[in-house]
Amino acid sequence: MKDLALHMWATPNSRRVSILFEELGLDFDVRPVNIRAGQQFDPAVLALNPFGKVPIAVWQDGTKQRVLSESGAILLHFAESDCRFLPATGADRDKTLMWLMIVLTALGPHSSQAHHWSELTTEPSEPALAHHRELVKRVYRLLNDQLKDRAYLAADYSIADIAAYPWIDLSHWTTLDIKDYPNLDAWRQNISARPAVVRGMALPVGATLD
Ligand SMILES: N[C@@H](CCC(=O)N[C@@H](CS)C(=O)NCC(=O)O)C(=O)O
Repeated sequence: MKDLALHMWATPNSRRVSILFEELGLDFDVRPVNIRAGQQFDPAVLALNPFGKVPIAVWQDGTKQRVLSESGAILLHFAESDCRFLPATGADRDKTLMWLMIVLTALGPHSSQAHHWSELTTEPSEPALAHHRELVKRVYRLLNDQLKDRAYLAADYSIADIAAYPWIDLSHWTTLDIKDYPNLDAWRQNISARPAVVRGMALPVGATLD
């Protein structure tokens, strides 16, 4: 058993963290939590995160066990611990945090809602889908404009890019065509070629969202 474990499934919020762990070269165990099978409500998972959501990171800090949920909190903790993928001070840090917050609070939730109304719901509603698709469009336009003459969302490759990538990789969930956002699509292709991203996106091995 390793000192660091990631409770996760094949979901975009989980894969933000598996990508970061791979980028940092951390040695970690993957603990699959199949959310389609309701395993997020197993008592052992609820004991770690009463919200019943993944990802959850569990690690050993000396003699103490530490537990953290919420993908954004986990990304911040581990990026800061290693002083990587988040500038320590200054305007570059401010901008990285700003883009991270946009991704955490708008890109992820709006994409998730669009996915609900495009695929998951048993009570389809065209107005609800249209509403959430418009919210995603607004974020996609913003990201596409930001990436007009730069390779990454903030100063350098950072936890803002890492947090955004798994959701952009699943752009079809929103029913939007990523090709309509050429700078965002080019960024997606660039990030997708990173070996750590390939490894992080393949976890948990064999897991699917079907
Ligand atoms: N704000 C949370 C959201 C986590 C979240 O919604 N996780 C989903 C998978 S992407 C989940 O666990 N869903 C199961 C459920 O809500 O029951 C984060 O960023 O970690």
